[in-house]
Amino acid sequence: MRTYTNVHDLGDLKAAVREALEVKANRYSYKSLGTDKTLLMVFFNSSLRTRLSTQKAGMNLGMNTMVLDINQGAWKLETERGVIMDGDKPEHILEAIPVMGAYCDVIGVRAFAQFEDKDFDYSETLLNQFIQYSGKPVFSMEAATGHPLQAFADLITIEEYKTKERPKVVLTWAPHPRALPQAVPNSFADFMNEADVEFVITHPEGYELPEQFVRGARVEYDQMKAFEGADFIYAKNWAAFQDPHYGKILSTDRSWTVSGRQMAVTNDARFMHCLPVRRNMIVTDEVIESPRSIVIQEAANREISAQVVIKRMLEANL
Ligand code: AN0
Ligand code: CP
Repeated sequence: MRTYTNVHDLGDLKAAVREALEVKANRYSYKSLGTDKTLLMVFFNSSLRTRLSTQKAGMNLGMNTMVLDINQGAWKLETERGVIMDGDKPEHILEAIPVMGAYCDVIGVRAFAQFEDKDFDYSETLLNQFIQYSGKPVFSMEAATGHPLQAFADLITIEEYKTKERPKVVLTWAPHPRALPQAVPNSFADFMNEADVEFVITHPEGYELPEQFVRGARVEYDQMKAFEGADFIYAKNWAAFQDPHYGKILSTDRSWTVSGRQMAVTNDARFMHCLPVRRNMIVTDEVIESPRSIVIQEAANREISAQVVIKRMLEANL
């Protein structure tokens, strides 16, 4: 594997999940793969889980790991070519990326959507520059349009907790005080559309996600109707995607906050969220603390999804 930016990079998804469960049972069995190999993780945005789980995954594989927070101590980077650099950015990303590539064997990049220019975000400008100019295998640690390490961990978690062959999985929008990217719901939809599940998306009108990720999935605007008989509830906020409201908050309707009222019509559903989560905005204390909540187990699987991806990158370079 040379790049990891979406579900298709994993190839056969069932085989990837099998590999993940095998890695989970034997996570220290691959130490020799990463000997004298260096993992560099580059963050343009904050992180708790991705930072720790991906570093842990690299260490499980015997790698050395380095973390660079671009906004804390590195030079501010210009990203546009042709700019006269007389402003506050002393370095261009076109030098910075190959330099970073020179010091490592595998690179993870976190660079959220900036919500300034939809084309810049949806053409994954920053992530693609890393792929093009680093000379090294590159994986997304949440880029502008996707968070495939999260969605892979989500799928592993659903596989572990499902009690029927084809569970009903509902992705629900929930309110949030700040505009958040579509990366997490996009990737979740991308994965669920490829998995053996009955997939339903529910959100207020105006929050339609891009067609390339929704594909044929059922979209139900009535949240209660969507929740009926669900086996998994996956909550997430996102800002509007459709023009002319790209990156805008269209609703703060707290009746969409996941509470016991909605969970009551499910098939005793498991509750999932990628975290970090704002309690009593996205989900009530009761639901997230209930025994049906698997948010911690879901976060723990981030170590596994990252380890499978980095392992495959190391294997490809043997
Ligand atoms: C980010 C998002 O919604 O994309 C990261 C989630 C993993 N969340 C926040 O910024 C709160
Ligand atoms: N779920 C997730 O990616 O969390 P962080 O933003 O803390 O890395």
